[in-house]
Formats: sequence, structure tokens, C-alpha cells
Amino acid sequence: MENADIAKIFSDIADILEIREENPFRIRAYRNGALTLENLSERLAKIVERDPKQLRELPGIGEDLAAKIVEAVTTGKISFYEKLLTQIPRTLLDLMRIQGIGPRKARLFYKKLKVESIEDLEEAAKAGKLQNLPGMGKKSERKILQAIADFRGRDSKRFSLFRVLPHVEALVDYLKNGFKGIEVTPSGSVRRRKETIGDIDILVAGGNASKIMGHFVQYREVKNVLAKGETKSSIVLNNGLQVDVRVIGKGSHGSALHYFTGSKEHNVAIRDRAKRMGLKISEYGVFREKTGKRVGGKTEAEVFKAVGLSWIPPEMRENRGEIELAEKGELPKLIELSDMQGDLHMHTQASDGSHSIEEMALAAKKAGRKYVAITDHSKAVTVAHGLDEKQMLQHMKEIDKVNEKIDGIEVLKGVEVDILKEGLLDLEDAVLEKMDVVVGSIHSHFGMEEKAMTKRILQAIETGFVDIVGHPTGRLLGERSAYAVDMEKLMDAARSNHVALELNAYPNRLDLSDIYCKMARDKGVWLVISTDSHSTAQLENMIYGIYTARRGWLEKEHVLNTRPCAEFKKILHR
Ligand code: DGT
Ligand code: CA
Ligand code: CA
Ligand code: ZN
Repeated sequence: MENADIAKIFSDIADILEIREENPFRIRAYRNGALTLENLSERLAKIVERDPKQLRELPGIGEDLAAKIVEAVTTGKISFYEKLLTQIPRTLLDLMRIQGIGPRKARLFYKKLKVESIEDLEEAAKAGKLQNLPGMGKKSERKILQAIADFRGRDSKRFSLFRVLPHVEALVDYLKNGFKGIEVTPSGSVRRRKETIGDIDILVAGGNASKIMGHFVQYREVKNVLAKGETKSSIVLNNGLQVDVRVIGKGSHGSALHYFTGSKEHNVAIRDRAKRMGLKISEYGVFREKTGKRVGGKTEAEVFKAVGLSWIPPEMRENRGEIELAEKGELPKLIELSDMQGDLHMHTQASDGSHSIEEMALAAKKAGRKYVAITDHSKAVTVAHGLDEKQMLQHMKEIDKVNEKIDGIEVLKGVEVDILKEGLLDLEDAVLEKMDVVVGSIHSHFGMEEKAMTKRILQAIETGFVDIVGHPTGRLLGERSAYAVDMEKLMDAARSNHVALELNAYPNRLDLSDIYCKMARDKGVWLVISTDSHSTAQLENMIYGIYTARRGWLEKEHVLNTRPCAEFKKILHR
């Protein structure tokens, strides 16, 4: 099991214990443990391999949790969790995937109405049974029905990319270590770095296919084997993720890689193009339609060249116009991690972060950044301990001090100020005026109608104080849909007011989405990519922003925080 899987189980355990009203300290221990694991940059499997005792040095990991981590890493299971799952209906946990429902509400519905699943809950809400429960009302009942509809609308079975990549890496290692001279390449949506993944596809070129298949299905994380064939097998991992592995001859590596990378839409367009040129493309190679003569397939570049195209980066292969550009030789030079000089959204212990200003700045320097903005929450976000005017001014002094003290990274004074319901900002102008960077974000009243929501954000932009609109649609992958906003209008207002939109690299946000990044690029709207880190480890999440940016065709020039700090500041203070 990978870190994120174990973190998820710890948080499930906390939920179950809370539903059963068990000892609050125990519940908190699992929640804290989950948080620690989410923020850990080293693989737990590695720590256990080196010395399991070192687990105890992690914050919030005691004897009990450490033993469970060892069990998870070595056996792929946590028996305590399995046992808990037999004591409550498994489907009850699904309730907490509905926006606005936590363990308390789940317990309430379960105890009072015998609600055991999302279906039960929907039925109860439709029958008007929820509104009479303590702490509930007509409005909250309606909200739950809406949230259920939202949940169904999302593809709830897909995994976020960040939960998948560690497994891909481990699997590639496992397959490579078993055999000499084979090439193992992730393909499918993983290679295209799509924000969510349906299943993992891995291509193996060369080697003895049946031996490779035999080795693959014995992977330690296998829950069950769906199919085992001569050249193609599928398994399901303990966390429910499916993995397809396909073995192909070395001579067909390029054409197979192209085929299995997809997307399907891109493949269809390429095949049609080939047909018009008298060629036939399959996973085995490129052939002349008439003679059957093979004209290429060893490398991907050969495949593209055969149809008159330059090599297209996998992130762009969605049939959104990339083929036309490749034909003209006008593909963009996509942005890279090493282009990122600044990170303009992060939290410290002053609000809901886990580390100090100095720790964040030094970690950002280590991650390769040249400047950061410290942007703690403003007072409206009480759950995140947002700062009021007085506290903010004090905090700014602390930021200045750190900036003087440390070298090699510039620390800017910033804030993530709440955009209130009516579009006003949550801090006085006099404080905002003194900031280097103001990120304006929405953290409340997500359910507003599109017109009102658009007006709200436009109003905030027009105050003249906002430099960047943070996570502009508020979506949380697999948890919460984007709020309704007229993106066309928002982008036009951003451009005319010289305000940048954020691509939030926090891996369950990735908001703006790839499509909106491309739209911003087309409209000439300024963008920034920031991590929204709440701990030092999360500063490494910048790479997820880069993946989405590349899917949105962004180049270095489209993203303001690729510029050196002095230039960036000049642009902001136009
Ligand atoms: P996913 O798994 O839903 O995140 O998305 P993909 O793109 O990984 O899709 P998947 O796993 O069904 O298939 C992997 C690749 O195989 C896909 O990107 C393109 C290729 N492929 C699959 N089915 C077809 C098909 O019917 N026609 C063509 N041309 N290619 C296909
Ligand atoms: Ca796939
Ligand atoms: Ca697949
Ligand atoms: Zn935020």
C-alpha cells in the first residue's frame, strides 16, 4: 500500500469510530495520523524497509498506528479496519462522500432512520424525513438532495492522479526488476497526466510475455486477478484500482505506446488521417494499405512522422486541435517544472498550516522556487483560524523579519482574503494596500446561482485589490463540483482588470481545469500556478499544476510566476 491509501484507511477508521461514538482521543489519533501520512514525502514502504522504529518519529504516529502501517506495507491489509467494516454497513461510509455529510450526520441518519446507503438517504430526503431531525431543516434536506445529484453526476469511481502515480511507479519498478532488457512504460490517461484516472495501463516491450504475465499477477498488492492471458492481463489492487498490462514485441513499441496512450479521440483522428494517406495504423505498426508493407512503428516519432506530424506531447493528445498544430509544425513548447520561479499561495501556522513562515520559505527554496508569497486566511474563515486586521499586520511584520533573515528566496507579504457573499473583501483596504500579493478566494456560499456568483467574483475583481483569483471554480475532485460561474465573463473581467487567475496545484483541486487553462491561453488572461500548501511537503505538489497546465497547452510565457521576482512584482503593480 502507498502512503495515500493508508492515510485514506486511517481517515475511514476515524469516521467509523466517530459513527460509533468511541473515544474522541482515539478518533483524533487516527485523524492526525492520516494527516501526517498525507504530508509525508518519503514512501512508508521505504521507511519500514529501513527501520520500522523510525515510524515512531513521525508526528502523531504512536505504537498502535506504527504497527498498523507495518501491517499495511507488508501484507497489503489492515486487519483492524477489515474487522470494523464487518461491524457497520460498508455502504454507510459512502454517505461521507456526499458534500456536507460527516460522521455526525451519518450517525444521525443511521441511528434515527436506519439509513445505510446513499440510496436510503435519497429516499429519506425525498420522503421529507430528514427535515425533522435535530439540527436539520427543509433547506438542509434540499441541500442533501442536491449534493447527492452532484455526487452521481461526477464519475465517482475514478481515482485522482496523485493517488495513482505512486502505484504506477511501484509497479514499473516491480516489473523491471523481474526481467532484464524489457522496457516498461505507463500509457493511457496516466501518461497523459489526466486529473483523474479510470485504470492504469502499462506497456511492456520485449521479454518473454507469458513469464512477464505470471510475474505481474503475483504482485503483492493484488486483490484479485480479472484476467490472465498470454500477452494481456488485468488485476485489481487492494485499493480498488484496476491495472492492465500488455506485452508487445520491441519492434512495435512505438505504435503500441501511441495506441495505448490514447486518448481514444486522438487515436481515431490519427487513424482517419492515416487512412486518407493510404496508410493503416494499429498497435503493431504503420502499414501501407495497398501492399501491407510496414513503414514504421519502433518509435512513436516514427508513427507521427508517417502521417506527416511532429511528435505530440502525451498531455495534448485529446483531439482538441493538437493534430492541426503538429501538421503546421506549430506545437507549443509546453511549460516545465523548472520554469516555476514563484509559489504564490501557501498557509502557515498563523492560520491552518502546519509550519512556520521560515520553514515554508526554506522548503520552497529547496523545491526550486526563488520567491514565495505567504498567504494565510482572513478572518471570515473561522475554521481555518483566519486572521483579522490587527493580527494580519502583526503577521506581515513576521514575514518581513523572515525575509531579512534568510537568503536565496524572497518572501512576499500576502493574504488569501475571502470574497464575501456580496463580493466585498474580508479585510480593510488599509491592510490590503500594504500587501505584496492579494489572492482573493471563495470559501463560503458555494450554492449561489451562476448570475449572483459571477457578479460576486467580478465585484471582488473590481475592488482593485485582488491580484489573483484563487481556485477560481472551487471544485474538489471526487468531492465537490465547481460552483456555477460564467467563466467567459470572469476571464474577460480578469483580463481587463489585470488580474491573474490561479491554477491551484493542490492535487485534489487542479482548478482551473485543463480546459479552462486553454481558454485563458486563448483569451490572453494572466495565469499563475501555486500549490496552496498547508505544510512543507505539499510545496512539491507544483508538479501536479504543471501536468494540468501542459494539458491546457500552457507555455512559460502564459504563467506570471515563471518570471523573476522583480519582474513579477512590476507586473502586479502595473
Ligand atoms: P481512463 O482509464 O478512463 O482514465 O482513460 P484511458 O485513456 O487510459 O482509457 P483506457 O484505459 O480505456 O484505454 C487506454 C488507451 O487505449 C486509450 O487511451 C486509447 C486506447 N483505446 C482503448 N480503447 C480504444 C478504442 O476503442 N479505440 C481506440 N482507437 N483506442 C482505444
Ligand atoms: Ca486507463
Ligand atoms: Ca485500461
Ligand atoms: Zn483557499
